[in-house]
Amino acid sequence: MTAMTMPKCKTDCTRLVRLSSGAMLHGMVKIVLACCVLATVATAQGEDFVTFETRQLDGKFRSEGVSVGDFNADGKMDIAAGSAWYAAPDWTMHPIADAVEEFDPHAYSNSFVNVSSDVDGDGARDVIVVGFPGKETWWWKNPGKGEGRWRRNLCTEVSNNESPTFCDVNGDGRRELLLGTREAADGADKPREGMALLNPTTDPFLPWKVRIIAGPADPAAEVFGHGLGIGDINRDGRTDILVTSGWWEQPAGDNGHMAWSFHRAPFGEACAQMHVFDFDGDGDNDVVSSSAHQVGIWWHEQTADGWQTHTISTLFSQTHALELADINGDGLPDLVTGKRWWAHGPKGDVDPSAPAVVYWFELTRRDGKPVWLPHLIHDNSGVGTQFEVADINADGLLDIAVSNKKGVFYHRQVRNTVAATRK
Ligand SMILES: [Ca+2]
Ligand SMILES: [Ca+2]
Ligand SMILES: [Ca+2]
Ligand SMILES: [Ca+2]
Repeated sequence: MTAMTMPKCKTDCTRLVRLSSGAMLHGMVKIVLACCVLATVATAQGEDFVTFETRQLDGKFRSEGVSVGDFNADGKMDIAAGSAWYAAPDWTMHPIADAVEEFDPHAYSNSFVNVSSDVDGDGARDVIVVGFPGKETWWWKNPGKGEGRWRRNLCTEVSNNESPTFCDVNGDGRRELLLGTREAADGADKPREGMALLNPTTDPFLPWKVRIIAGPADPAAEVFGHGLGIGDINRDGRTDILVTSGWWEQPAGDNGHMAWSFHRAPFGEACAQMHVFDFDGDGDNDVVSSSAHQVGIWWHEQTADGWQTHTISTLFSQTHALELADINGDGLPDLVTGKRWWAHGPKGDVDPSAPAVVYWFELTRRDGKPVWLPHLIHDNSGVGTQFEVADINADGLLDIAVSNKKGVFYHRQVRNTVAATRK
């Protein structure tokens, strides 16, 4: 894969990000876009550069989570959002629920996180749906090739925190569901809330086994807790769990009953998905987070004396979903995020009706420090509460699927060259 050329405009874009303000936001988006396109043409000279072509699969509010998987087993990756899936390559909508659900953009959906996984191991890709915070998580059993009746099965009655994830935390090769939970499903916060890992039992149609991660009660385990992620903070080879107030250290030889030590750390404001990487390349792992309902994207630098927070961008608000992926294939993971348009309706949060942008922030390093260069992907879609970066069309380039109050979208990465642009 050809390394992405560094257009001259990126310096200007970075400067513009620093100067941006809420009042200037709409104009700023246009200026940054124009700047990047023009400068790339002027300086790239034969190198390819990253662009995206956006296709709206649905204009209705179906879900704020999305998943990518080959649901009809035809060898092509499809996209699922809440109670529907869309078949590649024409993206025809197919129901998962008996009736495909549509939600009012002034309110909320019942689908905050979606995951594609063959839960029952029958070879057909199923869909896990984390519902509204505090409510159920379930999985839809794929009837075979996506057609016919999908069967709904309960994973757990309680799904706290707004950024649950499904990943192999304990390294046994199986993915766990990471979320906040509590003793009883009565919709209220309880003293014994805690972070939990959930796995299916030997019977995948029964509710999943809940393992509470030992440690002090933490606000992130509350119904509407903000900020959750995984990564190996101390580089001991074991994946740890992060929230905004610190991290739980996975112990060696965990048999499912051992206590995880909690380490206090200032990982910033209420955020979304949190990610771990050695962003400055100095040998220790750092953390990145974004602002669910305010403004900001930050990296938290691990130092010998503790943690130091640095602002990456204040270009737009409500960055309620954040992914880490090497968009340009240069070996360094980039950030992908966007605006969760109308997160709390048209009058909530900061700049609720500003353009629903999606950006990737290209990670580079200068003088031993990370620098993120913003690139606009689209300005009328944004993110929900979770989205997926994957090579959807199997061309070796990472694409992006999102679902939110603007609809369901597929941003396909394409590489252009200067010669092609000038035709
Ligand atoms: Ca299955
Ligand atoms: Ca660790
Ligand atoms: Ca570091
Ligand atoms: Ca990269």
